Amino acid sequence: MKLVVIGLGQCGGRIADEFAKLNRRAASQRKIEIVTGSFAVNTDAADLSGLTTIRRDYQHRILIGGRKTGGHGVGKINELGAEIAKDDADKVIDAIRTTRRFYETDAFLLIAGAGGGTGSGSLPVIAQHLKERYMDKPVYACIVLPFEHEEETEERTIYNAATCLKSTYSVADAVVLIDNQRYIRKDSSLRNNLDKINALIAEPFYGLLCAGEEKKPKYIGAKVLDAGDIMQTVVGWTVIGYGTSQLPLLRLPGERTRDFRKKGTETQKGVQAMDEAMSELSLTCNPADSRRALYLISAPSREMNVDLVKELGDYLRGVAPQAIIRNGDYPRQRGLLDVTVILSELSDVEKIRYYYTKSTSLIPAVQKRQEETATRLKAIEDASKDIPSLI
Ligand SMILES: Nc1nc2c(ncn2[C@@H]2O[C@H](COP(=O)(O)OP(=O)(O)OP(=O)(O)O)[C@@H](O)[C@H]2O)c(=O)[nH]1
Ligand SMILES: [Mg+2]
Repeated sequence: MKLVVIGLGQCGGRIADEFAKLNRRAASQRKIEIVTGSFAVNTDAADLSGLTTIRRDYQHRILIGGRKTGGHGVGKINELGAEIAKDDADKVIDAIRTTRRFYETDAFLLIAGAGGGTGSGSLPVIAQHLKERYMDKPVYACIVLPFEHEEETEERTIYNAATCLKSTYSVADAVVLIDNQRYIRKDSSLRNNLDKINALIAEPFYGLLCAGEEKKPKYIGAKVLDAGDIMQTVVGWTVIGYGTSQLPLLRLPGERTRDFRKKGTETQKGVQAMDEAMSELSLTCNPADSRRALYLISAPSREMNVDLVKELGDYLRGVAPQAIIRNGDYPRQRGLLDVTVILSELSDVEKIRYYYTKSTSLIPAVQKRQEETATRLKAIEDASKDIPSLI
């Protein structure tokens, strides 16, 4: 599958930069292309220049709202982010149109942090423009949810997340949810290492995008998971999980491939990777709520067998009984078996309900504060009414 990837705001831009790296890796290791164009859009010029892999020209690192923000961001006001994106949408769309081999692109992937201002506000606006302009290409959003400490210390974070999620869900074909907090729960040393978290966020997409683009027969699985399968699966609220199992690199001399005991071990390794993928989903959710799902197994071809594929299928059916399940095998990895899982069309997501409920109860307080500010400003203005003006 080939994507045009557009990162909005700081968080989005940096993760889009990771996708640009994945594409380089696919080109050098596998001679295939998975990202036809990667772009970063921001109101903050410094954030754009901090990226490493997205092309440096103004058509790939796109500064919006220059006049309104002076190139310094929108300070978490996502209404302003949305406003600026509406004014500058044509600039973004025109740049995306310059993508080489744009016609080969299967879908758009837009990425942003929900808690900030620029990305949170502009993602739904740009998604809507892309949907209107390119009816034949799905528009997917990947939304990064804030850390717990941000939610606790800043109410605006929750409000931004709620408005971003609601607006994006109404225009995008699917919303992939990524919870920042999940990554530090797993490894607290990551708290101050956003680069590492970004790499972990992007990694599961590597095999998923590569699998359908392989041209060499020896890397093509018994059941290829291609762009069509992914597009059929990814709809509405979506989460992604990824797990790996190490395999012995060398087979002992004389060891037989068809040994039934060996086969049992392979299946066990597969289940272990699947367990990890399910317990490390990008956001905590109940798998039973998903209506569409897929899994991809990548391993050296000699480690792959029908039992393994079937076992993992049974596993997923057990936890997501109402889902239509698609699957694929990808004979590529060396010394590693990995499993990628997508659970999609989720009928309930607790965290999102939390953002919506919490924001609704915040609205009166936010309005009251705005009114108080307006009253105070009015009082100053009134006090100045007899002072002559210089302009
Ligand atoms: N995973 C990850 N999260 C990030 C990164 N940078 C920021 N965030 C998260 O994204 C949210 C803030 O969004 P930003 O992307 O910084 O904000 P912005 O879109 O640039 O908007 P403004 O700076 O307010 O104009 C917070 O919840 C951060 O924790 C990053 O590189 N990786
Ligand atoms: Mg910013």
